[in-house]
Order: sequence, then structure tokens, then C-alpha cells
Amino acid sequence: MVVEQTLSLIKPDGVARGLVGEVIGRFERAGLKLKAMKMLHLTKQQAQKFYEVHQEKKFFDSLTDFMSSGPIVAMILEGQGAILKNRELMGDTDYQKAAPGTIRADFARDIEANIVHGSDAPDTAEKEINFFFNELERI
Ligand code: DGI
Repeated sequence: MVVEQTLSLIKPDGVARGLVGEVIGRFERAGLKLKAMKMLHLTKQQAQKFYEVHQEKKFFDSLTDFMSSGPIVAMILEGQGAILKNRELMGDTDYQKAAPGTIRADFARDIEANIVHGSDAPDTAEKEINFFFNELERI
């Protein structure tokens, strides 16, 4: 399996509920290495840009309101098959369909406020990493 990097976000609900350490611990115990990390608060405009692929969806406005409602933690995770591994640790977008033991099954109570974001493919991982981190911030 190839060594990959992926972008992970702990969304405003995860930060507000004190789940940062819990989520990062799960990533580290699964063998994903933290290569960069910061806390930031997106503006509505920045959230719209990040989720632009969803701009035609009916939940776009509430999703971007939510994503700009409080601080988030952004991370670059690295490891063999990191993109899929992170998606597996997160669980299905809909927490009610997420496998037991996944972050969303264990903590999410809403399809939108679902604790974490993770890139879904190599091209989106590269794009999303570049959205949040410049060259100096990456090791
Ligand atoms: O990559 P994911 O976060 O698992 O899912 P995605 O890229 O399909 O959607 C991005 C986010 O948009 C997701 O984490 C929560 C929100 N979302 C997705 N589908 C729905 C939704 N929000 C609402 N309200 N309703 C949806 O059907």
C-alpha cells in the first residue's frame, strides 16, 4: 500500500464538545502520523470555498453556517493507505449508518454536525491540504 497524506478536520461540534484529544488519539493508535496541525475559525466565505463541490445541494447554506460557527482543528495525517484508513475511522457520513466503533457512530448525533471531515480521494486530499496549509507549515 502506498504512503499517502490526507486532510482531517475536527469540526466545530467536535472542538466544542471536547473531543479533540479523543479523535487525535484514535488516529495515532491506528498508525496515522500527524504531519501538521492548527486551530482556526473559518469565515462563511472560506467554508463556502472549502465545500464548493456541494454548492448546489440544499444543505449548502446550513453546512457552511455550521462550519463557520466556531473553531476547528485542521491536520495532515500520513500513513499507508491514509485516505481510506481515515475514512474508515470516521465512519459513514450519516452517523446512523456508521459502523460501531467509528468516530461518527460513537459521537455524532446529526448528519451535518458529524465531528470530523476527511478527504475522500488522492486529488481531493491534495487540494484540501493546500487549502489549509502552506509549504512552511508542512513537514
Ligand atoms: O465526506 P463526508 O463528510 O462524509 O460527506 P460529504 O462530502 O458527502 O458531505 C459533506 C458534509 O455535508 C457532511 O459531512 C455533512 C453534510 N451533509 C452531507 N449530506 C447531507 C449533509 N447535511 C445535511 N443536512 N443533509 C445531507 O443529506
